[in-house]
Amino acid sequence: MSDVESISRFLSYVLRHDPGAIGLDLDASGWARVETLIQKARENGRSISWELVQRVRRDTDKDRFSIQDGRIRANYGHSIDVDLGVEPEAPPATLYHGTARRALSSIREDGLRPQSRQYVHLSVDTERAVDVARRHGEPVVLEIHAGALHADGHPFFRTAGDVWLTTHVPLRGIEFP
Ligand code: HQG
Repeated sequence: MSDVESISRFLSYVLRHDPGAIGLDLDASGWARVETLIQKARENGRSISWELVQRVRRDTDKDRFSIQDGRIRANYGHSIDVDLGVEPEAPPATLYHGTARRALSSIREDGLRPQSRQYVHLSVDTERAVDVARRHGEPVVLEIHAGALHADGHPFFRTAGDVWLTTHVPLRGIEFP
């Protein structure tokens, strides 16, 4: 694994799931000072630098993090309770969700649930959804009637990346293959 990939994973873990693992505090919106993060990481045996953090922003395929005014936060993927402070937005008519074939029977009963994360994550195209799905097993892509759900009052949030978030996708919003 490259340095950039390894730091990206480390930052994802700390900023999405467990800042306490290195004694870091996030504010209510999920931000941490980059200097503090670097210092806490070093105290925990992880040597990172501003330069590496910038390279993670620049050189990875996804917009996983925002850096602003000397602070950093994860754009999506949280399991800890953070208030991203983003307003709901009208999504594209169709979004996509990549999942594993073995999850289908449960999804057919209950729709899509956030599981361990704060939100259900949706992709803007099938290629990206297949990449998401492959992490879990045999990939299946579900078409999500995002526009229709939004018209029914379902909230959708666009992250800094091309990832959309929502709280739950009921069965009527899912087109199964
Ligand atoms: C499934 C990565 C059974 C759901 C990705 C998924 C994404 C159900 C799994 C981001 C279910 C949760 C998030 C139900 C949902 N019954 N299974 N009712 N409802 N599921 O990892 O969307 O590379 O928490 O289909 O690319 O896979 O880390 O969510 O398979 O953007 O930046 O439960 O994380 O981004 O899995 O991935 P996850 P996800 P990064």
